[in-house]
Amino acid sequence: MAGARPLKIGITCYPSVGGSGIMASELGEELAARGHDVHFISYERPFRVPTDRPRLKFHPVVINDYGLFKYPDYTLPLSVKMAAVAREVGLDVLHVHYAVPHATAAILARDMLPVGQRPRVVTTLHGTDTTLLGRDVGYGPAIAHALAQSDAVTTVSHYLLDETRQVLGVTRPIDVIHNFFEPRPPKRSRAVMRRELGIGRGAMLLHVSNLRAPKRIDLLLETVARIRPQHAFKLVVLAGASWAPFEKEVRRLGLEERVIVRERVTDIEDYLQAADIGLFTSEMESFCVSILEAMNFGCPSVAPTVGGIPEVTVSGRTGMLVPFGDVEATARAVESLMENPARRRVLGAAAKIRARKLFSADTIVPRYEALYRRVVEDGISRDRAIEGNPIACASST
Ligand code: GMT
Repeated sequence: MAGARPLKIGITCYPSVGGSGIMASELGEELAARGHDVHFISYERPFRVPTDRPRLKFHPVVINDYGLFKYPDYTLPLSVKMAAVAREVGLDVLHVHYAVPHATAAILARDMLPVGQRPRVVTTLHGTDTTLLGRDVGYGPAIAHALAQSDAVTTVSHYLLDETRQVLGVTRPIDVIHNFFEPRPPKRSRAVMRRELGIGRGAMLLHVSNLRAPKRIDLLLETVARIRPQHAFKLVVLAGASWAPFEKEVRRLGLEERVIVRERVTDIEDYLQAADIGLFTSEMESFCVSILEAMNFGCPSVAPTVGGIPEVTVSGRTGMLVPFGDVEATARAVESLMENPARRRVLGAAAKIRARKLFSADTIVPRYEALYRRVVEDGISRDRAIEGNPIACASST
């Protein structure tokens, strides 16, 4: 931080298993380690946020399930909590991950506070907040408004930047700041993990996801079913949600001996270091943190050419990209890597170099810090202008 004063940063995200919540948690941890005070504001403590770190605090939002409401409201209590934390600790920045409803709540919180106490609002778009909800007539205009009113907006890929411009008609400046991953040392060895999973001499394919609809688990299983039986392999699924809805399909395809599922795993590095090939069949990914996680352990992935995935991994150099939905091509790509361990190692080594060079905490976190300092500086000059010119106050945020 070299001389610059530490910042007080509020972070709001979905605390459950999901890429945006994981990224927000990792960012908070990294910022605290760099000397900033970080305040998480959400309905639950994000599951990856450690409880024992100085400068990392969690502020729960309490929801009042008022009898009149058919649908309990989260946005208003969240905005009130954001404003209260901002007032109490003097937040410089409120960084919200996933626009709905966090960006709207942050704008409201900022507007509730007097000039001089207002945190600067940074909104990071992660994916379906643009690609799905942005297209929903019940959400789109509110998202566009919250983006226009934010002090800064970021997207996790160039793909998502283009989508945001196109879907929401947003013309304001947007910074692309890619996701990052900083692996922790595994607790168990590769050999122990492979023995425990019963991998033997075969290949370990790894799929990590929250199993939501865009992940297309149907295509994942169909791909595995098309891998020819002479190949010895297992597919290990690290599931961020219940696997029960997919068991029937596993049985229908006769994959009971091939598929191993672990739900709600926290020691993800243990599995990443044991894997040979990542396998993904999503119909949409603005980034795909799971591919990056595997790259960090020298594990190349086979994945579809959709969304921001080609920004993360380069086909033929750090992994293999195939047309979306082409289960035959996907299965053949997996087979080609299973049959050629030397090529797998070359791709994996290049994947690790790319991950460390472009998507490490040391590359990405300073970009957020610079953005925070920029909006804080801009905001101070704006507040001074408003204080010196009360008429401007009426039309200013
Ligand atoms: O946008 C979503 O669907 C949810 C979000 C999440 O919380 O898992 O996923 C998105 O954000 C991740 C982190 O930035 C990205 O790695 C995922 O690609 C992205 N998902 C989609 O775009 C479908």
